[in-house]
Amino acid sequence: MSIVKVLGLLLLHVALVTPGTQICQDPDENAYSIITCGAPGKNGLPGMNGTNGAKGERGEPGLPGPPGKTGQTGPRGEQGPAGPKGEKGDRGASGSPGLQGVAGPPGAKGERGANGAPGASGTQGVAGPTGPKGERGSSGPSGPPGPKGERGDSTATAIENLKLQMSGMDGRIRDLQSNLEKQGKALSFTKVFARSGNKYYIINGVEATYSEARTSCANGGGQLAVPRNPEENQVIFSLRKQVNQHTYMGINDLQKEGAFKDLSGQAIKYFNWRAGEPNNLDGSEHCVEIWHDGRWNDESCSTKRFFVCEF
Ligand code: MAN
Ligand code: CA
Ligand code: CA
Repeated sequence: MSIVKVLGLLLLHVALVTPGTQICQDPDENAYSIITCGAPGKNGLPGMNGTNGAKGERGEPGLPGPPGKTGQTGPRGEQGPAGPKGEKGDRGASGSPGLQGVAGPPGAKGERGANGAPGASGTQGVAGPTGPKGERGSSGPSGPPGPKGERGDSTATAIENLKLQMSGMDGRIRDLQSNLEKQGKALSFTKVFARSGNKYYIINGVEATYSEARTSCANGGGQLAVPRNPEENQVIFSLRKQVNQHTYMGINDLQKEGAFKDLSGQAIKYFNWRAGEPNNLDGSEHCVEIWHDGRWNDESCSTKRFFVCEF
């Protein structure tokens, strides 16, 4: 019942209710009417059961029941997380030796070794050129006086003795002359031989490099020939004509290009070059040969040629 309705009822009760009247509620709840109430009726029969009340609030949880029966074994669970690291185990026994490793990179270059032992002596070199004749030395001091001589012959006897000595010398000179003539004949019999004044020239028909030729002449007691003037060149040329090959002479510019010298190192003053020579072909011609026209050419010293010696 609302507050308005309650107030209404109170007002009505105060103003209108007199003894014998009661305010009764109309069965229609919305209307109140003042009616004269009769004598109280007898109690009615108990009413019918009302409808179920609203559901009460949930009670406190009951006590836990007894444990159920052991269920069937469930499916295998997933692998759990790794356990904590175990304690370090005891040291194991030594393993068997490993395989041989691959070769390492080459090491750094070692230090220079000590000098080797001296080598064996080389072979003897070829003989050098004959040196120039030395100057005459000064005369030595006088020797001590000799022992006293025997008593001399008379003048006549001395002359006789001299005649005897001279006739002995005559015989020896004749022998020498005869031997020289024989040698001259024997030499001229070799064909490639010529004489100019006191000089004898020979081509022995052996082919050699310049160095070998030089040694060969020296070993024979002579030297590679050098024509000092047109006459000597003519004599050497007469020999050259007898052999069909250019022939070495004792002239070269081995020491200094273009400076032609004889074997004793003296500068050459007489020349008889061919036209266009010396041309030092390929920069390597330093030895001089005489050609078929009697003129000269510079040639490589390693070429094998005949050679002319002078004695
Ligand atoms: C050859 C060599 C040279 C020379 C020429 C001349 O090449 O003997 O030394 O100068 O002939 O034609
Ligand atoms: Ca030269
Ligand atoms: Ca030449």
